[in-house]
Amino acid sequence: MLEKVIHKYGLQFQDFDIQNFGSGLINKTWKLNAVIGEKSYVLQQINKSVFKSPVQISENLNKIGNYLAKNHPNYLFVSSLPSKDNDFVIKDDEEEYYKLSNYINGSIAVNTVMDKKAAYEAARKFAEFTKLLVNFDISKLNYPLPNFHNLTLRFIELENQLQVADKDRLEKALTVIHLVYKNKDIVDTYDQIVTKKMIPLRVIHHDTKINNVLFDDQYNGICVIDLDTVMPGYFISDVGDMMRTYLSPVDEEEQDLSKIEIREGVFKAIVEGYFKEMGNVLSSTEKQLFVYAGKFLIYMQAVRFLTDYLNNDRYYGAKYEEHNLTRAKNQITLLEKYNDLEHKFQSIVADYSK
Ligand code: ADP
Ligand code: GN1
Ligand code: MG
Repeated sequence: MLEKVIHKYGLQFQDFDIQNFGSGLINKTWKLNAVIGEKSYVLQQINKSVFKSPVQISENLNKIGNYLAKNHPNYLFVSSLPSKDNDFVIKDDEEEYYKLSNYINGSIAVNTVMDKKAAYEAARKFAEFTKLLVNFDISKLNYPLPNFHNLTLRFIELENQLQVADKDRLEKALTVIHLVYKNKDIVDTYDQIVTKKMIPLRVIHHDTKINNVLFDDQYNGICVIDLDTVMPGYFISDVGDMMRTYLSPVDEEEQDLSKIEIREGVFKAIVEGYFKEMGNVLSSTEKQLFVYAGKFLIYMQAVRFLTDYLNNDRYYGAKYEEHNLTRAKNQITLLEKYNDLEHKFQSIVADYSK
């Protein structure tokens, strides 16, 4: 199957050793290791039940890529490569969609934040991306995933699911459901932010996990990758996902909830790294909402995992019976631990905002 796809890019199947790559929950990724020559590639099959119109992704990336090439020619932007027919997203005989990019030689990707430097560098690289696009006209961009981080809607989806979910799953989820309702003020704040237009829309990455930044061997950030969800949004999405995925030494898959921890040093590194690039761009309201960003995104991910558990794991899939319930418990635990430090974090951000 991949042979035909590779051929559409004018490449020869036998020139590569093909390897499964990445740990994403949505798309499939392969590395095409060069057997002959030095040029390796990354090939991705786009999950079309999630991305209803994959071509919208490449339209966005081409516009952004052209803008960056013109205005910031030294910036390393990992763009999609054109096929022989000059398509940036191609379709195989089974109507599956693919895109290809250059493999960045010598780069390292990590799945967990081991030290502050990685957190600082990742935050800086995501902030740099938004900063360089501050004058880019966002009305030109598609929304490949409409309402992706619309927390109001995510909460409504949960409420709808509560009406129709299987009794057994509902019962098992009762404690988490209770904690989600206990923290519902997070949704109310989001409603206010949107209805009162408190903060601007910017070009936002929307998936700032640590393995979406490539590092050199000294852990300096090289570039950001996994750009499918780049679209207009609020900075709380990017900063929030950093808090969600960098602060704790264990990730959303951890079943032993006692291992979930918030590392204050990593929090400072995120603030420092993000402010390094965006400190002069963020409005004072955005700075005041910096700590809220973590609550917003951690809460939304708990709601999404819980909703999926109640919907029989249709979106994320499950490797074991209560997988998405465990993930939801993990995220709500992370949220409660984050909430405990809210005031302290607020004063840290205030110090950086001076
Ligand atoms: P997903 O997270 O959806 O699986 P990514 O685009 O993040 O897909 O790619 C998966 C992994 O592949 C990344 O975490 C990184 O390790 C590696 N990777 C992706 N693109 C590149 C690239 N251009 N150069 C080097 N490594 C890459
Ligand atoms: C999905 O594909 P991946 O793993 O990068 C999801 C994110 C979630 C994440 C949770 C399109 O990202 O929003 O935060 O899982 N992406 C989509 O691990 O739904
Ligand atoms: Mg990724």
